[in-house]
Amino acid sequence: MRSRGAAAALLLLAFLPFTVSSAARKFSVDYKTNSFLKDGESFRYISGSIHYSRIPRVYWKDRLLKMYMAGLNAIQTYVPWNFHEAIPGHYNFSGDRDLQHFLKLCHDLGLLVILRPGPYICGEWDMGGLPSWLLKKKDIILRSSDSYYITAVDKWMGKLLPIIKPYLYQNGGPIITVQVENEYGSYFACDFDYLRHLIKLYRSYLGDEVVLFTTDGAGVGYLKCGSIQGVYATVDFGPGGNVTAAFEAQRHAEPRGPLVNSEFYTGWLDHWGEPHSVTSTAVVVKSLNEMLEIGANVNMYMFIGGTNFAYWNGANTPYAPQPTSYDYDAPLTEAGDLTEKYFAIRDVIKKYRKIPEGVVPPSTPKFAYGQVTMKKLRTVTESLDILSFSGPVKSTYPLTFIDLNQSFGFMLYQTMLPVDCSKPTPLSSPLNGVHDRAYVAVDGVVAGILERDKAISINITGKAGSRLDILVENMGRVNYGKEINDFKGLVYNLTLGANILANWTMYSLSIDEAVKGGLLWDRGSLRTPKTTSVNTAPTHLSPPAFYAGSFSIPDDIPDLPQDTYIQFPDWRKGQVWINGFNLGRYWPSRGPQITLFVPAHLLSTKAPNNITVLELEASPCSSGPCVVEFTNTPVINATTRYTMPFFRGSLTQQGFF
Ligand code: NDJ
Repeated sequence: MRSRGAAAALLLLAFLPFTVSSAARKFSVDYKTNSFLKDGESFRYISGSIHYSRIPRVYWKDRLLKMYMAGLNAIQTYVPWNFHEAIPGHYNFSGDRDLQHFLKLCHDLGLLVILRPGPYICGEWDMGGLPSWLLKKKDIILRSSDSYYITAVDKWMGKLLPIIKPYLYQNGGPIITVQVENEYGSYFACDFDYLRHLIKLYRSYLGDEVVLFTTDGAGVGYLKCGSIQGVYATVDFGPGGNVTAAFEAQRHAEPRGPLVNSEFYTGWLDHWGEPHSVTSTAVVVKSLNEMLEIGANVNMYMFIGGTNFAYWNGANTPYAPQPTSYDYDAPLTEAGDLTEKYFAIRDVIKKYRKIPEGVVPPSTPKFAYGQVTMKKLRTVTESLDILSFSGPVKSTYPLTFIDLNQSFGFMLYQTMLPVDCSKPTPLSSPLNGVHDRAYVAVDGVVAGILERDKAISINITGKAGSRLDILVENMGRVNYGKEINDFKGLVYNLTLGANILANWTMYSLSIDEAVKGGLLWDRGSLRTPKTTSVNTAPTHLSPPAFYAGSFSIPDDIPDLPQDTYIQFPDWRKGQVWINGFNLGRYWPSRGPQITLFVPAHLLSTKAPNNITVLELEASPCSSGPCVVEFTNTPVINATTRYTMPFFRGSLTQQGFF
C-alpha cells in the first residue's frame, strides 16, 4: 500500500501542466552577446501577436499552427483584465477565456510565449483592458499609485499570476518573458512608484528569475517615463522607417542586451467612418528583413487580429470607436485565412531560420447561406418589462452606466418635456456628455441622434408633458491616452432650450441576457412591421427595435456548417446575435466594415439558427426586402460615407444619414 504522502505527491504530479524536468530550463538576457540566452545558448525570437480574446477557442489551434508554419518560434498575447473579471471578484477562465488551455496549446505546438498581462493593455480593447467597475471611484487615477486602483490590481494579480507561474519557461512552460504595463511612457501620469509596485508584485508571484520587460514607442521621450531600472526596456515601431535609428532609442535605455521590437506593425487599426487601413507587403517585408539581418528580436503586431465580438472594441480620441473586425491587414485575415503577406513574411523568415516542413493548413472554407427574411419583433421601449430586470431608477439628474452597475450595451433615459416646444427647440448636450450615441424620440416618434464629439444638438418639437425617450449606446471605451476613464451614458446634463432637463427615469437594459434566454422570441407573435418611421428629410429614422429571423443549414451539402459572413443590405446600425452569441456591431451606413465574421461553431445543423438584430436607426423592412444575407466574401474596406469633420462647441447638426 502506498503511503498517504506518496499518493498526495502523485496526485500533485497529475495536476502539474508539464512533466518535463525543469532543471535545465533557463531564459535570460545576455548583456555580453547582446541576445537572449535560452538554456545557455544564444537565442532570438521571431514572434507574432495573437489575442486569444479575439478568436473563438475552437480556432486557437488552427491559428497557432499557421503561425508556427510561418516560421515563428514565439507568439505574443495580452491578458485583458476586464475579459476575466467582468464583475469584481468573479473570475472567468473557461471556454473562450481559458488562458491555461491557450498556453498549453502554444507549448504543445512548440511556440514560446511573450505574455503581456498589463494590467493596462491598450490594444484597441474596451478601456485598454481595465474593468469599467474601477470607475465606481469617480475620481480614480487609472494606471497610477491611486490606492483604490492599486488594491484592485493587487487582488487581480493575486488571482492571475499564480495561474501563470507554472507556465513560465523555467517551470517547464512556454512563457519566456512577461511585460510590465504597456507603453507607460505615453501616459501622462509618469508614476514610477506605480511601476515599482507592479515589478514587486510580479516578482513576488513569479520569482526573481523571470525576464520582465517594458515596451515603449521608439523615441527617447517615450522611454523617459516608460523604462525603469531592473526591467528590460524594449521599443515598438512600424515598417518603412529607419530601423537603425529606431533601435538607437532602445540603446539609449539599454546600452547592451538584445535589440527588441515588441510591436512591429504589419497593418494598422480601423475606425468607423475612416478608410480601412492597409500596409503594403513590400514595406513590411523590407523592414522585417532589415531587423532580422541585424539580429534583432521581432514581434509582429498583429500576426492575426481576429474580431472584437460583442462590445469589446475600444476607441480613440477625439472619440472614434473601432469596428467589430480587428483584421488589421495582418498576414492572417480576421477569419484566419492565408494571404500573400503571410507567404512573403515566411519567405523572409526562411532566410534566417529553418522553417517547419510540411503543408501550411489551408484557409477554412466559407459558405454563402444566402438571404434570411427578418420580421420585426418590437421596439426597445415596448420591451422594457423583459429587458430591464431590476426596473427603473429615478434621479433628478441623469446617472451613468456605472451608477446603475451596467458596463456595456444600452441604457434608456426617460423624462417629460417641461415646456411646450411648438417651434423646433434645441435639445443639447453643451458639455459633449452623450457617451456615446443617443437615439431620441418624443412620444415614440423619432426626433434624431446625438453623438459624442460629432453632434451635440438636435431640434425637437413636442408638447409640455410629452415623453422623451433617449436610448444611449456605449460604443466602446477609450483605450489610449489620458481619457481612458470613460464614463458612459448621459454623463452631463442635457438642456432643452434654456432649461436643464430633470426628473429622469432610467432603465438599465439586460439585452444580452434577454436574447440568450430567448425572451424576445418567446413573446409569441412576430408582428408585421408597423410604420412608425418619420420620413422627413434628411433622415429616415424609426425607433430602435428588435428583429428576428431563422435559417436552417441544408443537409444535402457535405461539410457544413462552415464559416460565413453576415451583411445587412439597407440596414443602418445595430447589434446582432446568432443563436444568442453577440457577434458585434454592424454599421454599413458608415463603413468601412460591411460584413461580420460568423465562425462555423456558432451554427447548428440540427435546429434552425436564430438571428436577433437590434436596429437602432432604420431597417429596410417597411420599404423593401426585410433580409439579412450570409455571404462567403468579407468586405471590410468599403468606401466610408461619413465625412463630417470633427467639431466641438457648435450647436448645429445637420445631414445625418
Ligand atoms: O501597445 C499599443 C497596442 O496595444 C500600441 N498601439 C497599438 C496600435 O494598434 C495597440 O494599441 C498604439 N495605439 S500606439 C494607439 C493608437 C492611437 C491612434
